[in-house]
This record gives sequence, structure tokens and C-alpha cells, in this order.
Amino acid sequence: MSILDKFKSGLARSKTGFIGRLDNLFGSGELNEEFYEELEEILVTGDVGVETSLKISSELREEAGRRKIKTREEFRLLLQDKISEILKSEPEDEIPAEKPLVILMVGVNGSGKTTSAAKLAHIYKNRGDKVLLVAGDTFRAAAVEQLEIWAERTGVEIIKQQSGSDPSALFFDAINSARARGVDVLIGDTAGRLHNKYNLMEELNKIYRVIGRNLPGAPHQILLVVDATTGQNAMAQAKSFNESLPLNGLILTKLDGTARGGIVIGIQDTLGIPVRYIGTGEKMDDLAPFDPILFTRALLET
Ligand SMILES: Nc1nc2c(ncn2[C@@H]2O[C@H](COP(=O)(O)OP(=O)(O)OP(=O)(O)O)[C@@H](O)[C@H]2O)c(=O)[nH]1
Ligand SMILES: [Mg+2]
Repeated sequence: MSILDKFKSGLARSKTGFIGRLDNLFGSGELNEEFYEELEEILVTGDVGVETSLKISSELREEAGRRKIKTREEFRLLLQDKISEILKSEPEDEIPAEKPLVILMVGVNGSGKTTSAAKLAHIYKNRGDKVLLVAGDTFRAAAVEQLEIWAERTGVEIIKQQSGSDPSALFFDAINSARARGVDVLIGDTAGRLHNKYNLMEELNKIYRVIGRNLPGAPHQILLVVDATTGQNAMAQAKSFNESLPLNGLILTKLDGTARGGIVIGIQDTLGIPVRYIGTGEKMDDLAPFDPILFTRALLET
């Protein structure tokens, strides 16, 4: 199954889900008040978020008027365009002149950081890069073991320290070691933390600063891993993590487990942080670069 099919089947799992409801809306009928109310309701319950939903609806209402659009079928195309316009995502995965490309995974507990770090390592390895995983969750011994198992499965090297050690020191050493070994991409796992815990967010910020001190310009990507099934809570997480660290991308996991998925649109629109990857399962291959065109098609194509 392609990632699009997987994703689509996840979203469409229930007829009352996001895709099913949009599909019904664009069946037949005119563009009346009732239509716009229903559109807003579907977007909001599809996790797009109130602010973005109302914005989309009012901008499209105006545009439909201006372009004298009368049918729901034509309106479907307007919505498709609007969503693609919000979802501009250009992958930044080039290896910098001064190697390695450093990618840091951050997020709340259980969002899918460790799994996504491994899946990402697999993607880079497959394209021919030399990858190093860093077991930056030094908080739990089990976390290191979990990443070790993944590293073995994907056939990439891993750097770890005893649990309880200082993660920023580990990252400092990991960069030296990556240089020495000619590593192209360094992918760092970190411990899960709640975004409202000041000390833990400070610890993350220290990791960020220490990495930058050892390798100017790094970390090149700070990816917030969010669980799509948490809906609007994902938005709150993105907001607060973004206040502590300059996030430049999201990994949205567990899209296979939600019939909504509109959070992709809401986060990008509200925070301007692009979704870079989507996770659609627990296996190694279940992570794909986010493709706005495919996503929009999965949502709205008949
Ligand atoms: N269905 C599904 N499960 C996922 C996906 N990504 C991760 N998981 C599962 O979610 C659970 C948590 O994943 P982890 O990668 O351990 O999450 P984490 O953020 O590292 O968790 P902590 O280290 O405890 O903060 C695991 O059982 C994963 O297999 C996904 O895209 N789809
Ligand atoms: Mg983890």
C-alpha cells in the first residue's frame, strides 16, 4: 500500500470522518448559508482548528462570489487550491558543507520521537547517506535499548551513554565523533517532556546551544514530533515548543490512527511551521516526506 493509500484509509476509516464528510458536502446542492456553516463545522471537527477554519471559509466565500462560482463541485477545487496554498513545504535535507546535517527530535512523551528518529535514519540511509543515531534520551535506560534495537534493524551506527548522563555532553561528543567518522546525517533522539515544564525545556535549550557551539549552524532541523490523534493539543504543544526552540518542522505521527488529520493544515497556517514528515504506522517504512499535493488529493479528490 502506498503511503497515500494508507493515509487515506486511515482518514477515511469512518464515514463520519474528515474525508467522508467533505465528500458528502460536495455532493449536490447550492452554495448557500447552510453550506458554509457545514463546511466550517467539518473543518473544525476535522482538527483544522477554529481560527484557520473560519479564515478558509470566509476567504473562499468571497472568492466564490468574485469568480461567480455556483456549484459545490467547483467549490471543491477552490478548497483544494486554498489548502495547497497553506501547505507549502519544501524539504531541506541537503548535507551542509560542514558535515554532518544535524536533526534533533523533540516532543512530549510518547509522541513517536524514537520511532521516527529510526525511520528517518532509514530514509537517509536508503538514499546513500552515512547516518549516526544519538540516544539522547538519557533519562530512561529502556529508551536507549529501544533505539539500539532500531539501529540494528536499520543498520546504522548509534552513540549512547549511561542513562542519567547529561544529554548535552553526549551531543557534543556525538558531533566530534560524527566528524571523525565522516557521518553525513546525525539524528538525535531526546527524552519526552511536557512543554510546560520549565526545567526540562531549559535542558532542551541547552542541548540546542551546545550543539551550535560545536558546529555552527547546527542543529539544522529541529523537528517537533506530534501525535496526530491528540488533535488540538498538538497545536498547543507546537506553540510552546516553538517558544523555547526555533522549530523548523513537524513530524506528524499516528495519522493512521485518526479519522481527522486536519491538524496538518491548522498548525502550518497558525504557526507557519511546515509538516516535513508523516507517520502512518509502527514499521520502519511507515514514514514519508510530507507531500502537500498528495495530502490535498487524499482529502478532496473524488
Ligand atoms: N500507529 C502508529 N504508531 C506509531 C507511529 N509512530 C510511533 N508509533 C508508536 O507510538 C509508540 C510511542 O513511540 P515512541 O517512538 O516510543 O515515542 P517517544 O516519543 O519516543 O516516547 P518517549 O520516549 O516515551 O517520550 C510506540 O508504540 C510506537 O510504535 C505511527 O506513525 N503510527
Ligand atoms: Mg523515545
